[in-house]
Amino acid sequence: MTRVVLSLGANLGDRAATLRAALDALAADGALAHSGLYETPPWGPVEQPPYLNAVAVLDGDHDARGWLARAHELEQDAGRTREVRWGARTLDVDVVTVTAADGQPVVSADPELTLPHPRAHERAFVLVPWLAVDAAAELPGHGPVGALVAALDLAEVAAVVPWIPVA
Ligand code: PH2
Ligand code: MG
Ligand code: MG
Repeated sequence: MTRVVLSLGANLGDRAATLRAALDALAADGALAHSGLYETPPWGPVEQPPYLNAVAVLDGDHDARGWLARAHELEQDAGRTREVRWGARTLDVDVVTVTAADGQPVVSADPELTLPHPRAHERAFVLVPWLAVDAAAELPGHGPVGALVAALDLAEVAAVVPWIPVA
């Protein structure tokens, strides 16, 4: 049994429907807690539409590679095609951390699956939803997620806005 923290993002198509379908599918993988959806400005060098982001925390039988494979499966199910790095996508599912049964974080320098995620500590769109699911969350190597959020630029945190569907 491992615990995984996944970051989900979508900025093409029906973003909310895509994220909800992925979260529903993940519920079959293990005990699930997930954040609500947040609308977030696109981060990075590529000009693109705003994202909806969410974070899910699951206990399940996969190892780190298994969670990555599961993440890719969800992306395929959402019709994702390979595109520009950091560019727009129907669904992106990133493995943020994996914790082994003994409570130790999985650490990996493999470029295909670097753990913990090397940029999670500076991304409000990961940290804010994660803190909403788990107020006691810790990012191995960086400390409490609450402290990481507090250290971010206030404008970046304020730009991660709970998403309210328009009827
Ligand atoms: N994902 C990216 C690039 N930029 N920006 C936001 N706000 N949310 C994302 O999930 C995101 C991004 C590539 O993975
Ligand atoms: Mg990503
Ligand atoms: Mg990704």
